[in-house]
Amino acid sequence: MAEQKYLESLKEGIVNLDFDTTLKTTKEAMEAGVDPVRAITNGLAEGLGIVGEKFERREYFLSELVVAAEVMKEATSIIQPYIKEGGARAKGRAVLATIQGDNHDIGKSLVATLLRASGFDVVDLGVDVPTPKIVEAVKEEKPQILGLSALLTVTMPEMGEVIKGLKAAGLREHVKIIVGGSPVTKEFAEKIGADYRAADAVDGVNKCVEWMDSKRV
Ligand code: B1M
Repeated sequence: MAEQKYLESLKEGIVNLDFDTTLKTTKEAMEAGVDPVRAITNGLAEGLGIVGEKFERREYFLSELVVAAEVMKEATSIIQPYIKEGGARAKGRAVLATIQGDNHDIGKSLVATLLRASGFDVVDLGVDVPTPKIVEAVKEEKPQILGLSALLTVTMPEMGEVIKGLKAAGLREHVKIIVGGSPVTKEFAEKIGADYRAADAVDGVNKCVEWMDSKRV
């Protein structure tokens, strides 16, 4: 089967909330050499996007959203071992968190996986992380990069509170801040004083690698 067919099938599996087909296709796709990151972002995640649209149109309800996320997580765990480590040398340390009030973790976990595959030491604080805990982690872990994720328009502003907290603690200048999540725009990132808004996980990881490489020259 051609790669595009696998990607379509993964997307459909998620939209149809079909555990068996999605997991079977995921295994087959990996064995057939489909790019693991594309399988997640152009296959499974696109399906999840469609599930989100159906939820908005009230064709799907919260229970379906939960099931789709579970199928996605299972399939992602099959794919993860296929994401090869690219960088031999340690690139740096990153602290990641989904912002307070927000429980969405699939995008952030993907960023964590790709950063680790690129040679980063990642401290993943999880979801719904209180702002003081994020500030404390930056103080303790001394990362070069702080990555924040928000999927809800109501939780996005808390990213600005984290930046204010870092400034108040005298830590802002010591860390690059990257923000992501579907509602987070470039304009919003600039407004709150973040260094970069990642369009997707690959874009975000590329920026982190670029920052670390520019420190070495
Ligand atoms: Co939620 N949810 N959800 N949900 N959910 C959205 C976000 C929503 C857009 C659906 C919709 O209505 N269309 C909507 C938000 C509307 C808004 O605020 N504008 C919504 C809602 C309303 C809710 C609840 C309020 C529903 C309710 O209870 N009534 C509730 C809130 C719970 C809470 O957080 N407090 C809720 C709950 C849930 C579930 C628990 C059921 C589940 C999450 C499970 C989990 O994560 N463990 C869920 C899901 C699955 C979704 C959708 C369908 C899919 C999200 C996802 O994982 N996508 C979502 C619809 C959508 O986003 N279109 C939706 C795949 C993932 C790979 O993409 O996370 O965007 P994403 O990450 C991308 C980029 O954004 C980027 O890289 C990734 C791709 O490469 N990225 C970063 C993300 N973070 C990054 C950080 C970076 C760099 C890049 O650097 C640090």
